[in-house]
Amino acid sequence: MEVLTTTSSATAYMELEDRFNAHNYHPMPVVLERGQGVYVWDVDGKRYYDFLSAYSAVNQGHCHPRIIRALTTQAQQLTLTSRAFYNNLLGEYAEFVTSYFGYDRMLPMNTGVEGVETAIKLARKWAYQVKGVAEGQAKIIFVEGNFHGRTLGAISASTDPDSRKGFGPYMPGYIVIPYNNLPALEAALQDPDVCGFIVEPIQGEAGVFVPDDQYLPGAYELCKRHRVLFIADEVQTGIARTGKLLCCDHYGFKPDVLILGKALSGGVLPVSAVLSSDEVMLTIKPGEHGSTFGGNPLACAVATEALKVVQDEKLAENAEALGKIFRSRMEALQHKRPDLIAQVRGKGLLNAIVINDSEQSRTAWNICIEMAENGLLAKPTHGNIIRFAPPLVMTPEQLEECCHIIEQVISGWA
Ligand code: IF1
Repeated sequence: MEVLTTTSSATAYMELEDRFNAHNYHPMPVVLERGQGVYVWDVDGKRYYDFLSAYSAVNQGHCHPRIIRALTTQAQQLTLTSRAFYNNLLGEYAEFVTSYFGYDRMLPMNTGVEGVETAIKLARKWAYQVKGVAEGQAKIIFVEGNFHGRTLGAISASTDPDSRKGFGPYMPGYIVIPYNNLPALEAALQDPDVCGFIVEPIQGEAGVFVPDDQYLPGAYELCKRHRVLFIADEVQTGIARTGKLLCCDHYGFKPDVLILGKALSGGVLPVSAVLSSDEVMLTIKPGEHGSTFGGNPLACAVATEALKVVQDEKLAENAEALGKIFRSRMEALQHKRPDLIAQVRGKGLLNAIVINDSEQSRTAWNICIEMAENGLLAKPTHGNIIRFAPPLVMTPEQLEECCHIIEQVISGWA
């Protein structure tokens, strides 16, 4: 089974996208038109549990009433001034965000990858102005299997041929080492021109790889010792997804530079931010970095409300509790079908199961199609990994129903 049973209207929407869009995606054959909380509806009125959450952007649930109210209220007041002028919300928002996450300063951008680019530029400036690296010599350490977005700066660090191949030449000044490997990091840190180490605390795109418990705090210590900035890309893992506000909070340290995106706006607008100290942030002077939309009043209003919702609805605590239930159910299922499920892994509500199959058999894809038919949307990645990341506003009763759908499909699999 390769496609969902779809009506002619759904087929028409899919054909239209295919006809006029670049073919840079291979979506599941579902056409969505509405979302509320943990649910989305397709153009035929069929309801699904959303287990992708737009890659963890809608942690607060689809169309959260408080966030949409903030959006529509501010949209009638002022949407964009550019940074050529002050606006009445950016200062308040910056004060709120910096105290919320515990940093001196914030630099607002829009997409996650712009946050990553900003962090790279900050690390380089800091290298020259503070650490004393010779102009043009700064190096940044990345890890294998990373995903930091689609710009040339980000794909230059990628080890995934799909992301990288055919887009060269690539950015110089990068060192790529194995993930979850402290000796490799220690060796790379011997180079005095290294100014930054950038890492996703849990590798998302790579298939939800959770490192060993000592890896992240160990890497942070090594960076401190070698005077290198520890830069956490928490675009996907941040904002309650893994059961704490930040994934790094599980390990008891605070990154020198923090990159946030996606759920910063609850999936309403592209809103990203880089947070850091005075020492790092003030290396960038007026005119040296920015964006037309970064820090716009609409984004400020939406992101402030989106972060308040995370706190008020205790989404980190909910993700932690539901994640434990989800993984124990999936581990029990693995026990039942060890032929089909090779591994269950994750933290909070960022989880994945690894299906025993080959790229050709498309078992993970077919399982996702059958789960969709049963009212649950998840997407396979790298052929045989299924990622499960529902909105964090899910109730235990809803999770129970979702586990039941997954169990039915997997345990009944031929
Ligand atoms: C796509 C996966 C997720 C990210 C981290 C920065 C960015 C991302 C850790 C860039 C973006 C995305 C983008 C999306 C698919 C996706 C993804 F499938 F690749 F694996 F989330 F899991 N840092 N992640 O995960 O943020 O500029 O997109 O706002 O289609 O590229 P962005």
